[in-house]
Amino acid sequence: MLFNTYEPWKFAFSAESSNLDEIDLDVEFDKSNVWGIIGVPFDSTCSYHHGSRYGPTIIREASFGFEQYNVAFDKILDARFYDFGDLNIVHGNCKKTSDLLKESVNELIDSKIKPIIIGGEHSVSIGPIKALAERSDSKDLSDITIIHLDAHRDIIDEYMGEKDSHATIMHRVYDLNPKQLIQIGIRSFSDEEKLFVEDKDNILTFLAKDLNSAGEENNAYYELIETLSNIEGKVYVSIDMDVIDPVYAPSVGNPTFGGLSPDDVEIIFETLYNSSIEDKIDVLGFDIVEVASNELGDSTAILAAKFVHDFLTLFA
Ligand SMILES: [Mn+2]
Repeated sequence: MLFNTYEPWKFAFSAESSNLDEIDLDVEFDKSNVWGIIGVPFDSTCSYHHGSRYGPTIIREASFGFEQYNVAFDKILDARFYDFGDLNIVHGNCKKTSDLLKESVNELIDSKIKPIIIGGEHSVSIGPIKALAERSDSKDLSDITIIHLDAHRDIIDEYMGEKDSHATIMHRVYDLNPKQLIQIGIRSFSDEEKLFVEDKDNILTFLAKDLNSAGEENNAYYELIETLSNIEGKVYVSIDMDVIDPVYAPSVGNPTFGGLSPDDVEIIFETLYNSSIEDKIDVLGFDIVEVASNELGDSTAILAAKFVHDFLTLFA
């Protein structure tokens, strides 16, 4: 393990031990979903509001404001999960950092632990996604659906001449041939990105403006729930916190107005949960990225901690 803390500050309600050598999952308990949190304090390709390197610290801090009982789902977060602290990242080097993360995620999966990644900027998502791709029979993502919540498509091939960046992450994911890429809450993208997705049958888009429109004639929200309900097989979920409107979540790398509300994300989680308890889908991994703040009590960090809490309540 490549972590920079021996005794990491852990997410609230996580297990006391986070030493992989001491965790014997076969003996300790018999569960299909055991989750492990890795923080990735990396923000070197950030183009606007810096500070997502503090995301893991500030989100963990915010997690201590919650109760174990989750009112939204009438469920208690009583499952065992682990927090392994922060990855020892390489500042200024996106490629090396994501390779190190991939290595650590592989160690978790070897121990039958599923990854929850707390960023850091969005480029960190490629680490766990590549690990999952390389472990599949096809060596790519052809049997994995990527659910991507974001204000931005992040699907340009190069940003300022760089292939590896927070702005190109979904192009790098697309290079790995996903079964389906479902982009939700989108409200900002370039001509190049518009053209790129136009002829791709396996990229589905749910624009924020359609999801937010009221009126009976607008059924984008219904279509989203139906699309998510129809997913089968392996799933990975990536949340850029800027998917949420800056009214709720202003402390992100690239704030963009016209976003989703916190309730929308909980409805998306619940829809996926309903499929998971029917064994229709298997959620393999989750990341939450782009919280850029170092202030105690930051509302974006509190909301991100809430989403991690929600995710663990439902999927652990
Ligand atoms: Mn974004």
